[in-house]
Amino acid sequence: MDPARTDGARPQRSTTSTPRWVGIVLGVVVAAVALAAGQVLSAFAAAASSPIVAVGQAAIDRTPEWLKSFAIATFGERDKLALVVGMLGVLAVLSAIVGVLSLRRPRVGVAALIGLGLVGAAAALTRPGAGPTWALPSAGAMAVGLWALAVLRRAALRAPRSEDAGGRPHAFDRRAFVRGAIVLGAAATAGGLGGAMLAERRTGAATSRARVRIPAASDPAPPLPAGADLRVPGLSPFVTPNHEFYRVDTALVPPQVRAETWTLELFGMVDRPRTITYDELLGMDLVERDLTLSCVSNEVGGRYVGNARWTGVLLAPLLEEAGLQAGSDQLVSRSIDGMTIGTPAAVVMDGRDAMLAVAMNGEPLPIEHGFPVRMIVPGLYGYVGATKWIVEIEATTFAAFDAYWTRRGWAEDPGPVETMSRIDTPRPLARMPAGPVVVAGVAWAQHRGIRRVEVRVDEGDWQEAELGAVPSVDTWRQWRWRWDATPGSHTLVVRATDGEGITQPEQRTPPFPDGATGWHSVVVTVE
Ligand SMILES: Nc1nc2c(c(=O)[nH]1)N[C@H]1C(S)=C(S)[C@@H](COP(=O)(O)O)O[C@H]1N2
Ligand SMILES: [Mo]
Repeated sequence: MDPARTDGARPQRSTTSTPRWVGIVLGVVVAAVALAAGQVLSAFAAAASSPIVAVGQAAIDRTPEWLKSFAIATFGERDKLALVVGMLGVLAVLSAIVGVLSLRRPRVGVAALIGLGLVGAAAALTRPGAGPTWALPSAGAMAVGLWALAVLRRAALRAPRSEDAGGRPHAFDRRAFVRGAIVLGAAATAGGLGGAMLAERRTGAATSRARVRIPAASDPAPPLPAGADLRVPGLSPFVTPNHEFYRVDTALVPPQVRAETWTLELFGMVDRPRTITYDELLGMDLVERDLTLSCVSNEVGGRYVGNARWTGVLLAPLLEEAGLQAGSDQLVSRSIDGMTIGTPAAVVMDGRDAMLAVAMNGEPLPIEHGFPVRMIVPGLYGYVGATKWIVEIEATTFAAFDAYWTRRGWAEDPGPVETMSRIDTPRPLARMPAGPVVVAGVAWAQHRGIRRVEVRVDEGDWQEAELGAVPSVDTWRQWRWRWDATPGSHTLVVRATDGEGITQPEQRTPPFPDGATGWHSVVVTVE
């Protein structure tokens, strides 16, 4: 009946009756083993050199703006996780197909692995800061993948030495194959996870960050004024804890920069270009300021805003000392991962506390927020003033250089941040009993300050909210208003007026290309 039923005869090869699932498992396991090997080897080059990370990062850089906006809108801060999961899904399907085909034609699998190695190596070698060793993880992934392919293919095509316990006929040595697939699959999972952790440890900045001691600021921030935090349940705290601070950047894994080897190059249209080390920076006069940072992609009511106490070196005196030339109207800062951010020089030099920050809420900058040094410019959106992992500042002109986001259609010089206000509590669609309800939230118009916040219920009159205290015009401001809620469905609307007396416009505009406008509202049900 079955040609492979050999009963004591010598193993014989059979491809005709190997079921398709064997090919699928083979393909997926081989791909997993290859990628895991790449992860492990990246520990000896850089976390960003693993084929998955390098290809994912290259994909992010080539993603058109509309797709990026869609991803941010759909997945929020999990946009990168979504990318990785999507990539792995596509890869799993492709490997399954390749696996099925390579049962009969091994060359298909070999070609796919060589392709994987070449694409991975090309992606890794073209990352900013890449060295020749960055090709190693992809090359290793390919080699280990070829080995796994040979091993599993052999098991898949070998006839059983004897029939299995049930006496059912098998066209191939199912046990040997399944055993091999499980062993390799487990090794791949362990290696992939362990490799990622090892890469993080070996090439990571965490040890460097743990060693850093930030000296006391010579110009410290006074304690927060009483009443800055109104302490309403559900209201964003005045100081956003570091782990809750929003994160927006294009890095698939946060760049790992060590303070010991970090330098900042200051050059371009300056009379005295200079290189600054981390120790030199810490030796300068440090100021400490409460500053609110917001993202231009924040929608009305969105969470891409946070307030922290930053410690750093003021940029204006540094640039003056370097002899910033009058003709330079744009400061282009570059991060280690190749991000470029263009900041209007006039804004940095106008006396505000634009700084090179080294600490956030009393800790060295968290790695995701730019360790060891980032820029912050009060009053500007992050994409034109808050370069993380900064390594260069070039004084130049807007005419001479278009920065990263500008090339993608965002405004080159969007001007100051739009005035914004947000209702934090009650939450949208909340249900509550009739009676007194505290409506509360935050409002921000960095560097102009918030003068007034008003709340309206349905089409009623605007009611002035009580404002929290603030240390300066550079932070957001909490507000609260006591509402006597009556039964029914109600719409609560908020609007703020900035320190210049200008009230937020009602008209909603989307974030692209220079920041959203419009009033935030929530609908609630009172029972
Ligand atoms: N190197 C680098 N710096 C960057 C970005 C980036 O993608 N790469 N994104 C900018 C944007 S758009 C914003 S809003 C802020 C966000 O800073 P955070 O992640 O610390 O909140 O960082 C800015 N600095
Ligand atoms: Mo942003």
